[in-house]
Amino acid sequence: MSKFIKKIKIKKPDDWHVHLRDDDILKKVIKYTGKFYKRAIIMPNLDDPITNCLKSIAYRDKILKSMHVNYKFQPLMTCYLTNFTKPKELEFGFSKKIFIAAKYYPNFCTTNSKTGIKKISNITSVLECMENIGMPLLIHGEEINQNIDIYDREAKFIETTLDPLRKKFPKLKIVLEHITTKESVEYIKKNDFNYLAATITPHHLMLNRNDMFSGGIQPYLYCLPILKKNIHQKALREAISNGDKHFFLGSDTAPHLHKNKINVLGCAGIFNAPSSLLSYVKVFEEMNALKHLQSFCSENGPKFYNMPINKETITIVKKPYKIMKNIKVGRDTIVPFLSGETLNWSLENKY
Ligand code: OTD
Ligand code: ZN
Ligand code: ZN
Repeated sequence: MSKFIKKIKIKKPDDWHVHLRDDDILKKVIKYTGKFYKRAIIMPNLDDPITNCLKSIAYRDKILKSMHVNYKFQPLMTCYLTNFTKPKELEFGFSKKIFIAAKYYPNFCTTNSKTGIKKISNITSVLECMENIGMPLLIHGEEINQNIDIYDREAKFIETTLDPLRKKFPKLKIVLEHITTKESVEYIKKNDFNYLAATITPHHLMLNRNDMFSGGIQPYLYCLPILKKNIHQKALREAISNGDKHFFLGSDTAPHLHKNKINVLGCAGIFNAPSSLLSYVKVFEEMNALKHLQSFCSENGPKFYNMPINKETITIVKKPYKIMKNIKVGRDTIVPFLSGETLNWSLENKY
């Protein structure tokens, strides 16, 4: 049926998980998120992480000033939790909408997480406060331990950290970010979607770990959590295909300069902002589930965050769309996900 669909009109989507970085990179990447999305949750893991209200206000201003196209884009800011975060700072920031949510990075789980949380019990008073005020906790869900296989870290996290956390704080609103496994899909579905939801990235929907090693090692497909086996990819694709309210769009676009990707210690992260929305469309089409595209892209996220669904709409048409090879940043470049490839769907011209 869906192969005959040539045009789709949906409420303008939001991206509930975005890394925009700072300075030169921010200036180059921001317009891609603004083009496709009305609002975005901005991740706080800068080199100097966003750990308090003042830093958040300054970063938000910088983001808005970097946007040179009039997209009416709204950045939704988050606070990077550390072992020293004060509940009062969060409470104040949340009441003034300086922060929409707070982000929990386990120590050394991803880029700029060396000041992340060592033990979740270090932030008990913060979590109590967040539960009381209804502030969402966004989690990078991996148990970081050299003795745990990198492919098992997400499932282990559910068992050892997330499930006990849910039991201790049943009314804490939690988003398990960028889920990658069938264990996560199953766990999320069992819980009330007002209190536990998950974002899913386009790359974890489109790829599995074979792709990372196909024809040689593919540094541009290295991200965290790492791509998993095809059975997990399949579970994610099925999870989004029936309009389940627990799941919504979070691209996890994470730009890095070429010199830092192609390095003896290459950085983790996939810059997918130029293609993320159209990649999701491709997956929904393949799953014969285009009728659920709008709930995933534009409804489930705002419902979870208690925000209005966007009034504006966008129209996506069946027309080839070529992803650029790279974006210049000073003397370096950033190479996007699907660099140089052509997708079947584009935004209608007027955008
Ligand atoms: N994963 N890279 C980054 C973040 C994400 O865990 C994530 O949210 C990054 O570079 O900030 C990545 O691979
Ligand atoms: Zn993460
Ligand atoms: Zn991320």
